[in-house]
Amino acid sequence: MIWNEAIETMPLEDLKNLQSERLVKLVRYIYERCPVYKQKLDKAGVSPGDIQGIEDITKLPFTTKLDMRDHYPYGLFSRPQSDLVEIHVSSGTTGNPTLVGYTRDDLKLWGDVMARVLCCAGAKPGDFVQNAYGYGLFTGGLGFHYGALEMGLTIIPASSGQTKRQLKIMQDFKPRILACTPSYCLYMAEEAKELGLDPRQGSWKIGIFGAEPWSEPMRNEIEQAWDMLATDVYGLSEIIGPGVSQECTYKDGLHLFSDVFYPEIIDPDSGVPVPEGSNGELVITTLTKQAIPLLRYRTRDIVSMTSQPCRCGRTSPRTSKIKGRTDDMIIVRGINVFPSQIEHVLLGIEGIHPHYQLVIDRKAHKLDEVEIMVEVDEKIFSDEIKRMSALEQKIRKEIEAILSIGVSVKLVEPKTIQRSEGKAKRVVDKRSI
Ligand code: DLL
Repeated sequence: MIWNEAIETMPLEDLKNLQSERLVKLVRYIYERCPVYKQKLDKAGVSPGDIQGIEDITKLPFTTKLDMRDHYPYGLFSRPQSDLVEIHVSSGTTGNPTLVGYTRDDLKLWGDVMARVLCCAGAKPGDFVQNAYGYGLFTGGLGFHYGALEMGLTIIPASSGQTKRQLKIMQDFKPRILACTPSYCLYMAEEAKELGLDPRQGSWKIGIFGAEPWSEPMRNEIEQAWDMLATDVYGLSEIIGPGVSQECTYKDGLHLFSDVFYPEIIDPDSGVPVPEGSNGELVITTLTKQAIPLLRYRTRDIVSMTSQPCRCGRTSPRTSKIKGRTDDMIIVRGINVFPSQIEHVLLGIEGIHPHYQLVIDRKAHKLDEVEIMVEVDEKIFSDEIKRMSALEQKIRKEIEAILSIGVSVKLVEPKTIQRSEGKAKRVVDKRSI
């Protein structure tokens, strides 16, 4: 089922016209209503009249997280505070958080794109959705809530945490759909087994997982553990929350709802668009938002994009899974390291589970050291020392071949690494720089 069929299957030529029409209006709207943006556009030498269609978008300046922080809390809003019906805050770790706000129409838009997400994942009328994303200032919980409400599904607003209760809800009410972070879903599988339940007998048959990076091997692990279809949902608070893009049941890229969120993929260093299919930073313009519309927002998420048709019939371009971030890159001894590269290596090795943590440290006057803690099967862990160290060496060699720096690997018992009910913490940086 396609939620907004007329829009989601629109011929690309018509889609382009719609995007053009919307961009022209948007630039005028922002220029007239947001003094900070007016100044930004004036400085870049662009006036609304210069924007005649979507192809003129590259004339516009980028918006960055820094702009949001510099004008915290309300500077980038195009509507007065009295027009806001809800606010959320993004989960930044340093400095001021980012405030985002919604008018009543923005909430309608959010409900619409989230209903598209649910349908894309395979939800049908009559489904129950166990929503185990956190409710609160984080956008995950309420985003899914509004989507399920819009679609007329039955929402179980479980929020995150209280794992035993989550499992009881599943057993008692038998929801077919689960929404939560992928790492929390795996954690629940462990807990279920601990309680003597067989996750494969559980009621969840469709999972909608996002808010943190996860790889194909991790998807396999989840699908095997729960006997479910695991789909990827992407979004960010600054743009709307969850609901920017979603995989359909073919799991061949995330359909990006580009009639409302116009995507560009750029080279993060030069800012120039990259050819279709190449990796680059995803940049999004919110074409129809009212409270805090953004022009060319730099997400810092790395993806590639294709506009080839999908078997499901949706026409909007699809992105790959998120391949990394321009800023969660850690620099170790001058080398750029992405946690996702390490996950990829680890999960290609048998007996390794997607629970790992990179610990980076620098002893006085010494080089940075990277230790990778990796959880292994009980079976492997109780193996002879010789076999354990052979496995450690294998992992170390494969990672070193990719990163070109020395690392140490420590295999640890199942459940040693702290679990998260929300976004997993993959990197512990102990360097005091
Ligand atoms: O995480 C919104 C969300 C909620 C998305 C629930 C999906 C499900 P923020 O807290 O602002 O918003 O974090 C946004 O999380 O820029 C990505 O780096 C990362 N992220 C979100 N979805 C995915 C995903 C929500 N599917 C930041 N894969 C984004 C990889 C993701 N990373």
